[in-house]
Amino acid sequence: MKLTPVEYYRKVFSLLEQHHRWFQESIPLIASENVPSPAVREAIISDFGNRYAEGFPKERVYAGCRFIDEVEILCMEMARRLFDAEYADVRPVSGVNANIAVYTAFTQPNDIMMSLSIAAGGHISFGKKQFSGTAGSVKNLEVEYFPFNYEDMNIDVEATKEKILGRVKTNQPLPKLVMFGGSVLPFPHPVKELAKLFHDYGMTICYDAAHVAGLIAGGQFQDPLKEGADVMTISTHKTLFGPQGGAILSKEMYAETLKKAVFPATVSNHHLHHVAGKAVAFAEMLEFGKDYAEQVVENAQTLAKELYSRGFNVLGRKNGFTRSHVLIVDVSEIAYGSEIERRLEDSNIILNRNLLPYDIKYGRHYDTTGGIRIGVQECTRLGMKAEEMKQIAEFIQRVVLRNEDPEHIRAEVADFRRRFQKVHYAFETATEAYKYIRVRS
Ligand code: DSN
Repeated sequence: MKLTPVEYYRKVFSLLEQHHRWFQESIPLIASENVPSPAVREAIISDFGNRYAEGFPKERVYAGCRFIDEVEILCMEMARRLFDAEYADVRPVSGVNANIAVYTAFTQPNDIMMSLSIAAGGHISFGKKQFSGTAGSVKNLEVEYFPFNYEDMNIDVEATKEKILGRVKTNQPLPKLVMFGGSVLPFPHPVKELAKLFHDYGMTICYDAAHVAGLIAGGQFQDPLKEGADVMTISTHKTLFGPQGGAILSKEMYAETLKKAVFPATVSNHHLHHVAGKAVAFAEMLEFGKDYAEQVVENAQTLAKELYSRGFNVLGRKNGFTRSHVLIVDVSEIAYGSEIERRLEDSNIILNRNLLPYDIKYGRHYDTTGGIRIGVQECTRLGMKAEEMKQIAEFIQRVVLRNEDPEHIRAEVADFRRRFQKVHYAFETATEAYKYIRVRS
């Protein structure tokens, strides 16, 4: 039976409130998410979200931008400081959008881009046309994969050099753009080891720091722009704890090209409320980023060790499991990643299945992955440290290895979560992290 308009209306709010309650009682471990501060939440419900400001501050094609311009200028200034970059563009509305702008700036249709495959940690925006990936489908790029070393969980430097020099020797076309980074990035990528070779052959180097932006800003991960990348794209809501969005950082020499590639090429209006939210989050990162990022990496390493010691096959052992916020666990001997994801969700432990670099070889695909991916940045923002990582590892062990009843675990998880309801690493934290804020009445 169809709902009446008012029933639809009430249903939406009821679902929103249920979602908030659920997250108050759950352990959030999705590596691409975070919880913004009450201050960021306040900024993103401001009237900025109802306005238009196409173009660059002070060069708008709309009136009414007096205060919007000021906020965007502050936002760009803080982004440049956070990433020690000469140019910052805070207009991309997502990481994919930022990558499309980079493809627009530095490639032509049918050019080659080198990046990680999705199974090896690349993002869907690096994907080939045959898989409906953005680079292939939207920009008609040919995608060549970086050779990957499973044991190191990283790009294979020597094999990459051979691949490029082999193409030179046999007169095959070379990539125009090289994309480091991606969606599974436990270890720094070999930017400094490969930058000279790529530059010698005229390639532009981009680094997709969507996942690790908050760790770079906090000085706890590689600094791609210093190591030889020409441009870096980020998300503003993963390890960086702002509102959902993207941004581009680069050297000044690319500023004009990128500026046009963003507007008018790939962004019309750029979600001005989120620019305000980004500005607030950037101020928080400038103040608290170092402590936060240190704790994120420490927590990820603790959780990895705890899971490993409980019998989980955490990848990257040779290199200490992780140097970022993320860990990858091979669960293929237990069940498909999707089954583990569901069992954990039933227990209010929220993470996602993930392809392993070797899954395709074994005929596994997105629904039958051999792996799960775990990120600790949101729990860290809630104030969790080593003791809590041990507790989370124990919960995961009881659900996945001991098949304990999800109902019991759910109750214990809710109890565990009671002490962690506030956001940390922020100037003002009185409002609880997942409090549902009623504005309409
Ligand atoms: N697909 C997202 C992730 O979870 O990594 C990034 O866009």
